[in-house]
Amino acid sequence: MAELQRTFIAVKPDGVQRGLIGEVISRFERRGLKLVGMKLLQVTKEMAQTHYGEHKGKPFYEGLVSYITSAPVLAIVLEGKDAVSLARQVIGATNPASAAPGTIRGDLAIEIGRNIVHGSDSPESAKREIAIFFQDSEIISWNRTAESWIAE
Ligand code: IDP
Ligand code: MG
Repeated sequence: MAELQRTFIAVKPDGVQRGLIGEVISRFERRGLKLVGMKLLQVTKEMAQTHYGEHKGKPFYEGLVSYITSAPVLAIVLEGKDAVSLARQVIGATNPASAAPGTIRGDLAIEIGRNIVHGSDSPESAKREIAIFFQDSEIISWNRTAESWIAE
């Protein structure tokens, strides 16, 4: 039985700079995931270090922190049945060079260091990441009238 989940998505600075915000949101929206939180923000170094804590010490870590803090990011919370893995599927493989066509990274990017979008990798990561970017009051529970046309 599919579990109702929330997942954290970010349109990274390259996606914002390239004017791909609408394109990215539209792909999740059309898939059937429900938008429950969204804001444009400048990520601080502290937020970036917390968010990417699991990668500390890796060769790309410093570059990753400076990339994610280099321009605004669009932070998004999506909700739906199995939202975490569904969103990862819409996003595609980490390295756009091997991401499947039809995915965001496979259609819109070519390099791992400029892969446009972030998506949580587990429900636990989602909870942790949502808490870095959003107050509880910024997440909106709302009743989507089209729901029964999207999920049984
Ligand atoms: P994910 O974003 O698909 O979950 P992770 O392995 O969690 O991938 O890596 C986080 C982010 O770090 C990637 O999306 C990418 O922006 C960056 N990254 C990962 N590996 C590399 C690398 O080898 N070179 C440059 N950047 C990398
Ligand atoms: Mg990850």
